[in-house]
Amino acid sequence: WLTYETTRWYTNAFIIQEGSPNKLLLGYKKRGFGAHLYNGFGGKVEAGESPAEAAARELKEECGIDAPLQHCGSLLFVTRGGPEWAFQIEIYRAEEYSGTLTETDEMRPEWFRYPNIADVTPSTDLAVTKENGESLPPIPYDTMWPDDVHWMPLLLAGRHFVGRADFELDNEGKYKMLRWWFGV
Ligand code: 6OG
Repeated sequence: WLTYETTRWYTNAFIIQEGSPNKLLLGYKKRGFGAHLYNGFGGKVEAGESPAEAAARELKEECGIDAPLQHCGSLLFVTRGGPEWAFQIEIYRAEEYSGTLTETDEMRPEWFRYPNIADVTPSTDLAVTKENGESLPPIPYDTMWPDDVHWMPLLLAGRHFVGRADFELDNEGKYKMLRWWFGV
C-alpha cells in the first residue's frame, strides 16, 4: 500500500430511487479532476464546513437540487505520481430531491438503471445480476473511476461501507488502480 502525509476531504452524493426501473442519478463531469467521467455530485470540503454541509452545497452547485442526504460511506484514495495527498471521500445518498435538475458548467445530470440487488454481498458480481427496466441505460462503469464498480453494489444495496484504493498516475495521465479493498 502507498503511504501519504496529508488527507483532503471530499464529498460525493447520489440520488437513488428504487422502482421499475431502479434509478441512479450520476453527473457527467465536464471539466477539472475526473473530467469525462460519470460520478456522483461533490467536491472539496471547504474550511469551516462539515462534510455534510459541503455535500449539500456541491449537490446544489453542480446540478441545482436539494436533497435530504444521508451519510453512507467513507473511502480513502491514495495516488503515486499524482496529488501528494490522500483523498478521503464521504459518500451521501438520498431518495428524494427538490428543485429542477439542471446541467451546469461542471456537470450534466443523467439517470441510469440498476439491477435489483437488495440481497447483494460484497462479493456479488453485478455482471451476472439480472437487470430490470429497459428505458434507461445501465450504469456506465466503463466511463467511471475504476474503484466505483467495487463499491457501487454496496451503495445501491443501502449498506454502510468503507474502503481504500491506491492508484498510479501513468505517463499518459491515466490512473491505474494498484490495490483496493471495499467492505461493509
Ligand atoms: P472536484 O474536483 O469536483 O472534486 N473523486 C473520486 N470519485 C471516485 N469515485 N473515485 C475516485 O478515485 C475519485 N477521486 C476523486 C471526489 C472531485 C470529485 O471527484 C471525486 C469529488 O466528488 C480516485 O472539486
